[in-house]
Amino acid sequence: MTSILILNGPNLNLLGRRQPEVYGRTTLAEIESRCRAHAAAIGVDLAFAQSNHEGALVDAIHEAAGRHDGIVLNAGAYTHTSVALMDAIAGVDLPVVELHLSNIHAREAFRHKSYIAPVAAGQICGFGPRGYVLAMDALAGLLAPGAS
Ligand code: CA2
Repeated sequence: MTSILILNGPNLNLLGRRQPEVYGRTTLAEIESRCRAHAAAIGVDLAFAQSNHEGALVDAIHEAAGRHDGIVLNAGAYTHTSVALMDAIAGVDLPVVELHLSNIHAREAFRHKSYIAPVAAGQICGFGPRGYVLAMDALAGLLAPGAS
């Protein structure tokens, strides 16, 4: 069965508890349970993780090779700063869908730059928690036999 890792970066553990005007009231645990329900519905295995530490995210990307078939990555603020995450993605042969809750292109200029985008299969942003399910579908579609 196709296996997907959803990997979340720094501060996303605070979702639903702080800054609801920016990121909404849905917690990361609620997002995980929506993703698990969707994984069951579309017939994929799902691993879901979060770390506040750049090196731990690099390790998780390396370890995904051989365990999972692709990654949905919300790298949080590391999106805009991390050459290490970009190099980690480039160093594994796995498709990555870049995901953001907010529309990073409609926010501050420093959020318009993504180090993930050049090494990602594609980017989904601006759809809130529903973006996670959209990203799962995008990745599952890429991984489906005969996908083009
Ligand atoms: O929109 C997204 O998903 C982001 O990846 C979220 C990051 C931000 O730095 C990116 O530019 C866009 C921030 C995640 C922080 O989440 C918080 C949630 C509640 C309270 C404080 C931070």
